[in-house]
Amino acid sequence: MAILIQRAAAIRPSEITDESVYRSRRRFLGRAAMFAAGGLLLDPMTAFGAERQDQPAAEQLNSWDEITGYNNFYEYSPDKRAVAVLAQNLNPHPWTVRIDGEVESPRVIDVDQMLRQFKPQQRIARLRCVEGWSMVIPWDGIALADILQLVRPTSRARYVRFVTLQDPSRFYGQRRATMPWPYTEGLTIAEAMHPLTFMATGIYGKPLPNQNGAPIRLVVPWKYGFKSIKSVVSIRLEEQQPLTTWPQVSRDYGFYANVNPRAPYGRGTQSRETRIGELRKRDTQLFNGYADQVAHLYAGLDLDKNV
Ligand SMILES: Nc1nc2c(c(=O)[nH]1)N[C@H]1C(S)=C(S)[C@@H](COP(=O)(O)O)O[C@H]1N2
Ligand SMILES: [Mo]
Repeated sequence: MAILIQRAAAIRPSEITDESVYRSRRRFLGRAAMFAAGGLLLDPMTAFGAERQDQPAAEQLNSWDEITGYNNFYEYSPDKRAVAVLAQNLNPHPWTVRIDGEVESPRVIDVDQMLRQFKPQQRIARLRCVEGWSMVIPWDGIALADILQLVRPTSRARYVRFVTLQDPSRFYGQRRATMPWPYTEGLTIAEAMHPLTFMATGIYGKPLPNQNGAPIRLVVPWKYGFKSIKSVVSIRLEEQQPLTTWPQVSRDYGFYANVNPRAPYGRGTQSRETRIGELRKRDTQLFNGYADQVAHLYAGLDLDKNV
């Protein structure tokens, strides 16, 4: 066993979690090799069942190529495999984010400067797109709450509005009115302050690739992926719920967009999903598996109506 764990760990020491050791061992060595190399004399099925029982909550990470080669970024193209190449023109330095609205000290933050002030931390999170696919991504990021503390929200701040850069000279897709530009998203203040909510600035310890929303994008792991708005230039605290992009595109989208396998959403049923890299579908989990951490935010709210 020790040999195998070392082998798996050698693949990417800092980036794997307990279960990924177990899973990558399966993936890279295969079941037979696993028992041969481990010198186990157990019946494979028994040993397997035992391992499954104490399976930790963490999951195998998606690869760099998966995460950076299959992207939704409508400012470039609706073709997920074309985005990576098209986005090479983004040029995300220098880049500033204005944080204003219902705050005591509005600020314009230079992202490169901010990265020196706050050291981003690795945050592994599931991303579940309404199209029915998901990934597990090792982001580097900064808690949104830490950033918002800089500007001191007033007691009137009940929502946060996020806006992507508007620049048709760089975002070719914005030359056509396929969507209401600029892409806009929103959270309640409680959602924005939740410790799981963060601004991503990297993946696998490298700067955020353009196609993933360079240089800074929101990540809200328990909501459908479209809430995790890319290439943000404005964060505004407001009294009223902002009118966001997707509910304007179709009535099948709502403001909350919490992952919910019971409620059809967007294109239809959301009960199952395909993890990129896997063949068999998985059951989608309520709040994308983060219910124990976020369900309290929605106490008293009918999740099947407030979608
Ligand atoms: N500005 C902007 N942000 C966006 C999108 C977009 O088209 N434009 N697509 C969203 C959707 S639908 C998903 S699933 C995720 C995909 O993020 P990824 O490409 O980093 O996996 O980004 C979200 N953020
Ligand atoms: Mo998505």
